[in-house]
Amino acid sequence: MKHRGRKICDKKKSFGRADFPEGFLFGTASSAYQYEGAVKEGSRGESMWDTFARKYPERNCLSNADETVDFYHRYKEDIQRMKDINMDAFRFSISWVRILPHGKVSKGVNKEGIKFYNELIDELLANGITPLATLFHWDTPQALEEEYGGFLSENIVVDFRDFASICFEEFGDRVKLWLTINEPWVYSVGGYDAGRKAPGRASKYMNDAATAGKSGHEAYIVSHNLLLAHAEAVEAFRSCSNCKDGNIGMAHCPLWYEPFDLACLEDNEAAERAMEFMFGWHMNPTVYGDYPEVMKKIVGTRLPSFTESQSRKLKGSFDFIGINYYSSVFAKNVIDVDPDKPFWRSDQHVEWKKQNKAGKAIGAQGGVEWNLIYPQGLRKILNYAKSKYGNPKFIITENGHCDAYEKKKPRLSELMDMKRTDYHKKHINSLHKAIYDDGVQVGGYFAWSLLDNCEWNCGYEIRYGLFYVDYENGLKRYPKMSAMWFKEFLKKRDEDMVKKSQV
Ligand code: PSG
Repeated sequence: MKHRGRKICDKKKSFGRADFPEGFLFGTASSAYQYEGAVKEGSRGESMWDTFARKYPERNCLSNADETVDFYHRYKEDIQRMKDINMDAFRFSISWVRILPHGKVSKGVNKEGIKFYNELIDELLANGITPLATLFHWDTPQALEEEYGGFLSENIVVDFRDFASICFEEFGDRVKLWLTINEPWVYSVGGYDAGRKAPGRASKYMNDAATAGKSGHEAYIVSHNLLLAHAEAVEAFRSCSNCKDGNIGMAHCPLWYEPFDLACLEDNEAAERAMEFMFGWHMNPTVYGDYPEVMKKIVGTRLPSFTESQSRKLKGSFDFIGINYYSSVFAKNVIDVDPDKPFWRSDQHVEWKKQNKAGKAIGAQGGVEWNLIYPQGLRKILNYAKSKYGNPKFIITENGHCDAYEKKKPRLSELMDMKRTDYHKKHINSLHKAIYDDGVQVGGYFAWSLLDNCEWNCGYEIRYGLFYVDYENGLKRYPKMSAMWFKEFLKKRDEDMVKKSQV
């Protein structure tokens, strides 16, 4: 990667894409379930999220993604929006049940699904937009949930590999950037420990609405199988003749942890432990072939172990690391936890604090409870991972801001999204420092998200888009101020030069 070595100085008037390395990709991110809609079209099968949203509306903000923002039918016009704001790239996910409606190859491959993604990819490329495809953004085939419990069973590894292989063979000639799994932490802790996300499993002491599950146990099993599935997919990728010049990775979503009391050894250790449980859990196996020592020690027999050949497959199973960054928090050491009621966070002996011991907030409150705005955290995570995992290449695969929910907030105030604009600006600044001051290798930055969309169990109450979607009036899209900011920021330097010479 060529660094042109520019630094931002106060006197400089405009900060823009030319301040980033040659070939650096700026894009927006999305996922199939959150964007596509058209769940009954194109011979698509049913995913676990469809089932969860229908079965438990009260656990899902009374909403579902049956239509959502209708990207399935409107992708062409949305690609024009990306182009209009000068984006280079687009991250989307491939719905497993559009390709394999019953989850497995033996039950049939769906040509219509392949056709849809072929057309999407071709349209992106025809408009000069680089595609980045995620294989798994949480939408497990419902048939596999029913057959063997989805990711609770190691059976899924073979079915996932088959699904991945089809995608590589069909799309690998044109898609050169791939993610296997999006945020294994959210999938397993959200779905199997807190039980707020599909399939909504947890112990009663964690979530009263959950009807089945075992917190402190199942999330470790699910993550184990996600890791095995990842390793198999990467092996398939590396043997796919279409994919030789492509790159693959997994997307992690670490929070950055600062010690609650900087002067106290226990809180420093708590912050380090929290990083291992949140990031190292899924990262360490892909670099060193095993879970972090501290997790093995604390979780003990509840943490599955890798065989030698699994460990060998996992080691080095990425070309780049995807980082989805949103938030940071203070970590406070917790001495006593209830051994009879284990869960992921109590295993760490860590409590999350918005303020440190001196009462200072880590950052401004974002639009949702867990989101505290701390742009420096992005730079710190990159430096942490650079030194801990051997200076790998990174792509920021998500970073974004949502507005606090207000019923019937007028559209105009949503469009004047100063906070979102400021959020992206500051995180891009922090990223710039990581690249140029600290020498971290980063190849791209993807804003979450192009459009407002279905925010999982929070439905449509939470908006992350650079474009506003009017859910009450035919899903019409409107650019927010943040979209306009990106448009200006991403203007090509050459065009600037041409303009200048015309003056
Ligand atoms: C990401 C990070 C955290 C929680 C949830 C997410 N965190 O740091 O505590 S979910 C992630 C996801 C995407 C969502 C988006 C916004 O990949 O599908 O819509 O972020 O929540």
